[in-house]
Amino acid sequence: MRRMVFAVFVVLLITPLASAADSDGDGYDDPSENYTVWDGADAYPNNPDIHEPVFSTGCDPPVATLDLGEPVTFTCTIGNEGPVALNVLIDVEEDTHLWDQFDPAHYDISSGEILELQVTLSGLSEGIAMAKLRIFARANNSASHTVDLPIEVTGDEWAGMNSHSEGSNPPDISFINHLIDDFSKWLTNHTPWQFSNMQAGIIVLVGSAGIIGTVRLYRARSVWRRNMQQKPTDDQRTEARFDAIRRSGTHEHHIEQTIPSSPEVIIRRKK
Ligand SMILES: [Ca+2]
Ligand SMILES: [Ca+2]
Repeated sequence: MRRMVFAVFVVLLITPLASAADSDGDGYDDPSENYTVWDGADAYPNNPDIHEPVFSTGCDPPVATLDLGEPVTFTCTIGNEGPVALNVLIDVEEDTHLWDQFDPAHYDISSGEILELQVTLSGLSEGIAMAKLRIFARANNSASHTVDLPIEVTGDEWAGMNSHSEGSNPPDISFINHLIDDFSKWLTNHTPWQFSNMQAGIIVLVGSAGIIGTVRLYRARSVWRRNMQQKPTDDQRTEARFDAIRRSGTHEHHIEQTIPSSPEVIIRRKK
């Protein structure tokens, strides 16, 4: 009998150490250095009603219209509404009509902190597009939170495309003349014929045009292939959401109101 009591006493002594990790008793262990929210820990260790991380988000502008090749930069805010610091992976889910220039990366967001990110996308082909800013707060899990980035891409070529390349200060191309000069000398020395600068220049031009043409053809093909993969039903769904978001116009950084209020920490003593 005495042994039994002793055994129970020992078990009770050890039990709090083994299970102390779950403070609110919701089945999700408290985060620690070795077991973070990213690994699956409780994002609200003192609230039994919630364990998933919650974010408040917003992107500006709420909607964008782009010409082909035109870029837009969204300023997005991501707030950590929980009491625990989080490490999150943030990326952008592309759309067939867009070119995504955002590099996925991990970010640390402490409790109450608001992270600000710049997300740049360019119009690739005509259509209604919906890119998504995705926040992954758990390893090997789907996104904890997504922000829609609705973009309409027109069929027009972006005027800024030409004004960019023909800027007020044309690039210095005198080095090309030197190159052609050297090239014509090299041709004359290494072939049985006499080459003038003009002839050498034509050879260089024809060669470069061939390379540029190949690149253009490849890019056009890859755009075409991507367009072919998209389903018309997806397009209709995206258009409906795009319209809904444009009409509502409430796409500012919005604070999450649905977090259940945290009760006092329950301290259980086993006697
Ligand atoms: Ca818990
Ligand atoms: Ca909890």
